[in-house]
Amino acid sequence: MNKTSIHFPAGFLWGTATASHQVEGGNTNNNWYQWETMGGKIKEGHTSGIACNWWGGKWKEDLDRAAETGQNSHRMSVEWSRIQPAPDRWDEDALEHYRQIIRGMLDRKLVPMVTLHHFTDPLWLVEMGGWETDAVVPYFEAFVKKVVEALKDYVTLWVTINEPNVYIWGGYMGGGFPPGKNDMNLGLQVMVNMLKGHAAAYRAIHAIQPEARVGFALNYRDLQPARTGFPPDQWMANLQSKIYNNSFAGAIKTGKLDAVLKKVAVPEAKGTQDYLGINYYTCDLVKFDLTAPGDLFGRRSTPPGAEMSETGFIASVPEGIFRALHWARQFDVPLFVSENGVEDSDDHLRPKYLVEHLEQVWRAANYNYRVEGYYHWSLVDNFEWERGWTQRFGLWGLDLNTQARIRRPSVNLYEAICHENGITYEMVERWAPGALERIFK
Ligand code: IFM
Repeated sequence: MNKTSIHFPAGFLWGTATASHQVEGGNTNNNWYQWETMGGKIKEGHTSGIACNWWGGKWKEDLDRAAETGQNSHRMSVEWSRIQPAPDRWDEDALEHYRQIIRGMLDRKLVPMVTLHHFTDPLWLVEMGGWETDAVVPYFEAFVKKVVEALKDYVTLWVTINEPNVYIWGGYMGGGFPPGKNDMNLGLQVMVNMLKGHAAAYRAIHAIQPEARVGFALNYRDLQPARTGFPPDQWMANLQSKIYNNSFAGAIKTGKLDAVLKKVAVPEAKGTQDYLGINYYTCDLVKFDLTAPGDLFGRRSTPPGAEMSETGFIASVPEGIFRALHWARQFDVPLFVSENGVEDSDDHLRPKYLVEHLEQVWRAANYNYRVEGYYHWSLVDNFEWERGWTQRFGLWGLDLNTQARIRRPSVNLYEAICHENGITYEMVERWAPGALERIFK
């Protein structure tokens, strides 16, 4: 076996990603709190509760952990419902709180990447129709301006909207997110409004901060035909990928939303990205099936033989992240892996998943795909939306009763990778021997 090592480009950003509602705790003024407390919506009746208690100050020790283990960046989000608790009111204390967290990152030499919308909406916005009407656009723009004015001395790397496709699939196509509707047409209208909101945010940020780098984070699902050489499976995989992966990103490239069932001109969105964030987790096989009209005649299943995560949520298919980055080249902008990770409470799979996916990111970098950083999801176990606390994505585990953090073995591996800016044979041999064959054959 080849006892060598692989290295990433100089200046590569190594971090972890979190989101406000998932780690802060005590967010009671947004749609997710309402959803959690409605009953029957979250696995095992879980609620976000105090989450990882970042709002109570635990962010300090978690960011210490990130910095002490060699990370040089962190992706976090700000909570709209805290900063703007009512349409006519800003909470300056909340903004000051975020300023402290972000100054805390800079003190720890962590480059901040800040997400402005990560699934949660203030309740007052929901009462006005949320993202279903374009009345949201000026509200989102005003919120973005307020945040950027407050944080512009510290942050230049902005994510406008996290995973618009997941927000829409989750909330409007039966995916277990609020508002729990099943209305594809309305979902596509939400997509149009999110494109408009993103475009307005992009311009507002650049007007305040010309040097800013602004993009959005896409959830890329690797959709492959179930039977190679059988064209109907390939067509269905392409169709699903076109709607799920391409629609939002394509509209930002061309100014035209083409979601097959809906084609709308959104000219203001054209060219509004300085980079693209790719959140990649898993792969599905797609099989042509006339009995699956709800799935656009493409039934999805997990690839046989792929290692599955603890609750079956993620199939480990490392080539999928390479295919995602390959696909993303068409946008001709720098790329970040803005999320990647696996739910694994006893850490039996994470080390292998981590190195095998990173090897594919390295492969993409070697083809000169413009990948500038990698953010592992997540720093510490946090509230996993409709799956509650049943899935554990953290490098550190969380004991919800005591708020204690439990260092998983993967931390040692990720620490070594961040320090080395690469992966060595010895690291894999020590922490993920199951991946040796594949990486250093
Ligand atoms: O926890 C989520 C995150 O909020 C968005 N991307 C996927 C993660 C894992 O499910």
